[in-house]
Amino acid sequence: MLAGIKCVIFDMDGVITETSEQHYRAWSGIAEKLGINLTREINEQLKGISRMESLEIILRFGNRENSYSQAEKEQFAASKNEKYVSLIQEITCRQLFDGVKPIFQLLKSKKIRIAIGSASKNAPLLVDRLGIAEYVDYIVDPSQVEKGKPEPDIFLAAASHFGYKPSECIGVEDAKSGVDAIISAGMSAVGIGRYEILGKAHVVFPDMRAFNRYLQQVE
Ligand code: B16
Ligand code: MG
Repeated sequence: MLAGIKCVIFDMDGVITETSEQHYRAWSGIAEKLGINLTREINEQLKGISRMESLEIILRFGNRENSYSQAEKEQFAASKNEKYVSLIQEITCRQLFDGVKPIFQLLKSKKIRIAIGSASKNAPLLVDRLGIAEYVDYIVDPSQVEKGKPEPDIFLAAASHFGYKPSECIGVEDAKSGVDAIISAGMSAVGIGRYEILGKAHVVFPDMRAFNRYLQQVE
């Protein structure tokens, strides 16, 4: 799997760790103030989706899409982020998914670069909290790319940072929008989660532990 590969680009949420509960709690607080009851089903749809797009989805769900000015929406997003950042302060290396560290060590031993391609502007903070900064060569800044997932921009930004071709990179994702982004970037896609959702990926593992087991056997 790693022959000819120069970089593996990992999504953050759902691949390295899980913060969807913290996103849910932070968005629920905002939604409640606007009279919207945010369900877990809607929260599922927010995975891999940028902060402002997530807000639009929530407002549409609550039939409030035309009720607020841009300035108000930015204020809602800022309050959500303030709450989210306070919630993730409690994250430590214990929340790193099983399998991640041995995968990183294997990639390092093969001189393959490790990048984070997350929609989250908080990815640098999470990398720090999870204690993996020493392994990570590059974190894409999602505010510097034109379009979020499912467009390929985030993954292409990581490849072009190193000057690598897309065919020399693998992307690892837990969200359908993320797998679509990797495939339209022309990279090999590894899905982490359910085959029914991520079936478009070149290979799907139920979790990072299984992906690690596979890599340790074949590489
Ligand atoms: P922030 P990923 C995504 O992370 C989350 O899945 C998504 O729920 C969130 O809205 C997005 O990051 C933006 O996060 O508000 O911290 O910038 O899965 O792409 O790592
Ligand atoms: Mg994700």
